[in-house]
Amino acid sequence: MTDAEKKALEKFMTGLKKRNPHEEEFHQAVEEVVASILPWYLQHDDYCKAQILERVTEPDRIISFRVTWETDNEEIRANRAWRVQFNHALGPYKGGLRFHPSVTQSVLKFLGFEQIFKNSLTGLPMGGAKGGSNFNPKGKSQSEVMRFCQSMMTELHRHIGEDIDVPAGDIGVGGREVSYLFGQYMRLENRWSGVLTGKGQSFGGSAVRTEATGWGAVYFLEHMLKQHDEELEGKRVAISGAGNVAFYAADKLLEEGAKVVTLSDSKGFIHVKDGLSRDQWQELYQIKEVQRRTLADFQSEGVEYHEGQRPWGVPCEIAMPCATQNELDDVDAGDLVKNGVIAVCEGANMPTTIGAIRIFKENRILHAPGKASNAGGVAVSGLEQSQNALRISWSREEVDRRLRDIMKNIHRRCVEESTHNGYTNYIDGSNLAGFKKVAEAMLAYGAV
Ligand code: NDP
Ligand code: 2IT
Repeated sequence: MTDAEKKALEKFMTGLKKRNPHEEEFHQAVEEVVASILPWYLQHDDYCKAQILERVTEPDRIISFRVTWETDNEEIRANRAWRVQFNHALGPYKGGLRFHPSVTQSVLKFLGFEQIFKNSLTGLPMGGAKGGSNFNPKGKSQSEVMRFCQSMMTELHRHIGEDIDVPAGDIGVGGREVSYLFGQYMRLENRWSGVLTGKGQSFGGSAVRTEATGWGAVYFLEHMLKQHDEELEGKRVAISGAGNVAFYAADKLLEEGAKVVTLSDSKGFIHVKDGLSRDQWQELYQIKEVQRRTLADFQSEGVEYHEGQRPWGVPCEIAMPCATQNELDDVDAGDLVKNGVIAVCEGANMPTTIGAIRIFKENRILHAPGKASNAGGVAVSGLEQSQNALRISWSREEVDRRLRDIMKNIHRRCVEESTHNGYTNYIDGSNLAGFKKVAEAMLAYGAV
């Protein structure tokens, strides 16, 4: 960046922070994108005059509401919920719903903002959105979760629709929650439509949607390694998280002959020096995804449990953060580099801090940002929308083939946009490739 570009970035960020006080996660996500695209943007007078950057960082609207529900003990609870409809230049709003006590408007704005460019990268017609609630599903009974979902949809239903806004899952929202939300939507609207994705396959869900984010991230990783004359087989991979994305990343890594040496949850991490076996994967999946317990409950030969710690101090060639935002900081990045990491492939959204990104870049580590490498999930959601619209369902093989193609194309676009001296900067590449399409559409629409 030249001095003039640095100044322009600082000026823009000062204004954005003033307009959006106390929204650190949102500031962070915007700064990362603007830092990548600014040199290109400033050379385009038409975009500057049309104030594309100012407009794309302002959500179209945010719906904020209360969700009241009753516990099994007949106590009343009230949670906060939001839907951030960020930008629909490329298609109906699209993005997940998150249920977690850490959810705030800032978190959903950062996620909705990232989603605009991720969805653009998939090549499918989808705008960017995100929603959720500070509801904590942990320790709640099945009926409590159902009542919460029904109450949430009672407000949300008037703001969404298959051609308006199509939510899906994210942290704390999986098949069970999507089903409850979908059931309530149908009850209120008295019609079937593909208004949510991630549905069960017997009622309009797509094959491979459950696996798509984790599998897609591994497909991206394979392209990234191949592009830089490396291969996945035999590599040790440290994964964080033990949820949907982490499990299906691990699943595909096992299939491809890599060694999965860690998984983590909010309580600690497990270290499997010789790599997880398929049987251990199955057992862990039961504990975490079916019984909703903790990794501490998993005991097996050759497995160490580290309470209250993150997995980044473990020797590995590849790191895949698949839990949550800012879960890998500059100290973790330093440890990974010291231990010989060659690639970081994000399954989660914005899991690395700005400081960690800098360290990876300085050390020429291959680093795929979530908006590129975890786009497989929303891509298969997009394919679910297409299948619902056509009233057909494609086979597993067909959806997997399309997913592979989409991940390959996203990788190719990143390489085309930002490769210098044999090193691809995937952060700049994905931001440029994602942003350019949205900007072109917004310019074409005029002052709207
Ligand atoms: P899940 O709820 O299935 O799993 C999340 C996992 O991360 C759990 O193991 C959870 O621990 C852990 N975790 C969550 N929050 C924290 C935290 N604050 N500190 C430590 N650990 C935490 O979510 P997903 O797997 O669906 O999502 C994981 C990430 O991937 C998120 O960043 C999400 O936005 C992103 N993503 C998800 C997509 C999808 O299709 N599901 C698509 C693209 C991105 P515990 O088990 O203890 O709760
Ligand atoms: O962050 C994400 O891309 C998701 N949680 C998936 C969104 C979707 O609409 O499938």
